[in-house]
Amino acid sequence: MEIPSKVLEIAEGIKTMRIRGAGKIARAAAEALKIAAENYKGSNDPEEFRKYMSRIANLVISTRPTAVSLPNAVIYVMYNLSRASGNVEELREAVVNAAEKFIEESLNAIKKIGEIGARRIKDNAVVLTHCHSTAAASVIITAYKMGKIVKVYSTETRPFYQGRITYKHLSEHGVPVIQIPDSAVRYIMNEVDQVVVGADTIASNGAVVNKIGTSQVALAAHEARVRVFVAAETYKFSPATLIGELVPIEYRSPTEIVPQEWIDKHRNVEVLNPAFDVTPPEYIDAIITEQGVIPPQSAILVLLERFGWALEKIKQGGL
Ligand code: RUB
Repeated sequence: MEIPSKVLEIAEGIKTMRIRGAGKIARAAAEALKIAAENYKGSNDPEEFRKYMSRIANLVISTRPTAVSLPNAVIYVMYNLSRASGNVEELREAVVNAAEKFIEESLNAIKKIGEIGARRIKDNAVVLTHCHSTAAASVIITAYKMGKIVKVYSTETRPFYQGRITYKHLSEHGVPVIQIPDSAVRYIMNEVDQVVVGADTIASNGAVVNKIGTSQVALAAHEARVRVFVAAETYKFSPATLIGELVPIEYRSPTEIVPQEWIDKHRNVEVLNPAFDVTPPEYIDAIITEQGVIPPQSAILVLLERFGWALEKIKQGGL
């Protein structure tokens, strides 16, 4: 059975970063599964439908490696499919319902994180953020509307310049934003009261994987005794890290850093483009989730509560 073109479009969009940011990727993945189920045109054999959905699930998961929100979204929908029984129509409905529920809960989580996180922002705060995170922006915008934020420093976030998305997003809500180059973070840190960033993946020990440069921001904040908050939905926590799996770090094309002509001219120079880094829990003051604020060391509790059901399957070799 052919894969619907709309599903291929979403997969390509995630790969090329037209769709980017861990939460958006997760919702797009759920949407892709929903579209695939709705457009299934195979036989009435439920087994064929399940196989088809597994193919789609694998395709979607393979698009980007680091943000665990992507496999978590897919696992959520596929788990619901695995528990459903009946004919193709009933299975299709199980997929559509699960995908819609994931998307709805994800959007609600971002709103809730904004409300919970804003309470942690000081009055007259100068905030620094890195990359573009919808969850971090939700905290910042909510706090700004409560009259708590004076200004926000937003890093450019080279090489992909997600800082420009942050600038646009925050400005649209009236937040005064100042763009700074990534290299100015340590210099500017003595003016900053709080750092708020997002997360792609949170490991069971509370380490946070986020856009490359986040660990440097956290290091500079630590040195200046500035508190670091990570805004993240609970589907950014990685169940596989409970059994010692490492989080794969994506390396993207060097052409995001220098043009191909430059690479051709400088054949003896290697250009590396790691897209994410790991901030150890010691450099993070708190993680703001939709269920409340936790110290990074409590990540394991969130994981056991939210993904306890998945553990047995992971131990047996995957979901
Ligand atoms: C985006 C990034 C964001 C997190 C959280 O990286 O690192 O900080 O994904 O974002 P990329 P959100 O641009 O490479 O996808 O809070 O929107 O999920």
